[in-house]
Order: sequence, then structure tokens, then C-alpha cells
Amino acid sequence: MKERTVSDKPRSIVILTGAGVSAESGVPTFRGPDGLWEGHRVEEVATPEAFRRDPDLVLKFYDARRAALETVEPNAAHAALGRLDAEFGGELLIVTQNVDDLHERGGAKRLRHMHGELKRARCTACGARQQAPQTLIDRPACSSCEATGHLRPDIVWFGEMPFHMEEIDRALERADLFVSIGTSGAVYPAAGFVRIASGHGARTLEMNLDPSEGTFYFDEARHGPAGQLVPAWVE
Ligand code: BJW
Repeated sequence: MKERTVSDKPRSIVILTGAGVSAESGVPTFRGPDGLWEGHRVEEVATPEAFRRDPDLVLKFYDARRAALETVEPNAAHAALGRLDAEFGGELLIVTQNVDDLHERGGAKRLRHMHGELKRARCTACGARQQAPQTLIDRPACSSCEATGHLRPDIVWFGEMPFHMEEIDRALERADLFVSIGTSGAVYPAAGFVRIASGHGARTLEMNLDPSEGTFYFDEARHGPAGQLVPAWVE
């Protein structure tokens, strides 16, 4: 059984990141002032019902965001987490809710995308997961079964089960430090991770521009831009 002591030198860290970590790279957050896409809230375009009702709208939303990835670069927060990943000798899991690839480009390796990835697609005919072509709106063929018109973004929409949950739960139970960066705490199950980690004895730290919905559950909260807070914490 894990020794449940709060230690200044953690041996096992879980880091949860959200849209705020990519904001300084120019990727809009969901619930901030730039959170609307062509007048739509994310809850209107990121559901299986929306995809059934208006697939073109949903594919256009994800095609636009995939294209925008080519115009952005990792910021100081991504780079600091990449350095931490390279240098920290203990257990580390970076769990991102973000579907961009900025953590990878910032050097993170021990990384899981719990809400999927813009650069991946999934075939609803055969289930194969694959690299996404540049656009899905023109109904490209699946690279596995070759059926056309069945590729969807490999993204976790509302009501769908996030990816890697078993591994994440195990890591949260083992963690002696849980750090949440740039997330509003509005979306579950990620919003509940602080209570799981804390319930298993982890020390908990929030770094966010402003207090998140769950700020009350953290042992410590630091408020400001991730591009400043994260490098200062990692050094
Ligand atoms: C900065 C900054 C800077 C800005 N520096 N900070 C009622 C109660 C509980 C749950 C539910 C409920 N009703 C329905 C549910 C379930 C639902 C849910 O949570 N709904 C809520 C709206 C209530 N969840 C689900 O359906 C999930 N699946 C699920 O629950 O399955 C069942 C299950 C059961 C048991 C175990 C496990 C699972 C699926 C959720 C899928 C979320 N999908 C989205 C869209 C797809 C991805 C995409 O297109 O990108 O994921 S929604 C959207 O929100 C996206 C994000 O990953 C997610 C979280 O947003 P995030 O990252 O927190 O962004 P923001 O914009 O909200 O916040 C940014 C923060 O950064 C702000 O605080 C800023 O201040 C800050 N910031 N600049 C630092 N420079």
C-alpha cells in the first residue's frame, strides 16, 4: 500500500492541463471571451447528437482547429513541462484535456490525451483509429477498410467516455502531488481528479489565470498566466 505522506519531494506526480496552458500560444479557450466558434458554444458542436444532426458543421469546426495548429507554437509552460518530463526521475503522468499537439512539441513524453487529438481520426464503420487527413469535411476514405464518409475526429464529445481512464485513475491513486494547470474545472471527470488524488493523500496545487470552479479543493492555488507560473514552479 502507498505510504500516504505529504512530501516536499514528490515521487509520483500527476499533472492535469486544460485550454489555459495553450492560451498564450494563441489557441482560444472554451469558456473565455473568445470561446465561441462562429457563434456556437462548445456544448453545441462537441456532442454525438450535433454530429448526427449537422455533420458538416462539426467537421468544419474540427477542420478549422486542426488547420490552426500549423500557426501556433508551444509556449513557456509547455517547454517547462517538457523539461520536467525529461529531468524528473520519479513517476510522472501529464494528462491533458487539450486536443492540440503543443505538449508533444514542447517535449512531453509521459503524456495522455484524455479528450483525444485533432490529428487523429476514427472510422465509424470499422473502428480503426488513424492519423487524420488535413480535412474530414470532404469525406476521405478510411486507411484501413477504405470506406468513404465514415471518418470522424478522434475526439471525446460530451456523453462519451474519456480515453485512458484506468491508467489515469491508477496514477491518481499513487500520486503524492497533483497539479492542475489552466482548466476551469467545469467538465467531468477531469474536474473530479483533485478530489480523487487528495482522497488518496496527494498534495494538490492549482495554477490558473483565475480561481477555477474547484479552487476550494486544492491545498494551494497560484493565480496568473501559465507561461509565468509553470516555469517558476518547475525551476
Ligand atoms: C489560463 C490562461 C493562461 C486562460 N494561463 N490559465 C453534471 C455533473 C457532472 C457531470 C456531468 C453533468 N452533466 C453532464 C456531465 C458529464 C459531462 C460534463 O462534465 N458536463 C459539464 C458541462 C457539466 N462530461 C462528459 O460528458 C465527459 N464524459 C463523461 O462524463 O463520461 C462518463 C464517465 C463516467 C465515469 C467516469 C468517466 C466518464 C466527456 C467530456 C468531453 C469534453 N469535451 C470537450 C470538447 C471536446 C474536445 C475539443 O473539442 O477540444 O473538451 S468540452 C471542452 O471542455 C473540451 C475541454 O477539454 C474541456 C475542458 O475545458 P478547459 O480545458 O477547462 O477550458 P476552459 O475554457 O473551460 O477553461 C480554461 C481555463 O484556463 C479558465 O479557467 C481560464 O481562466 C484559464 N486560463 N488563460 C493560465 N494564460
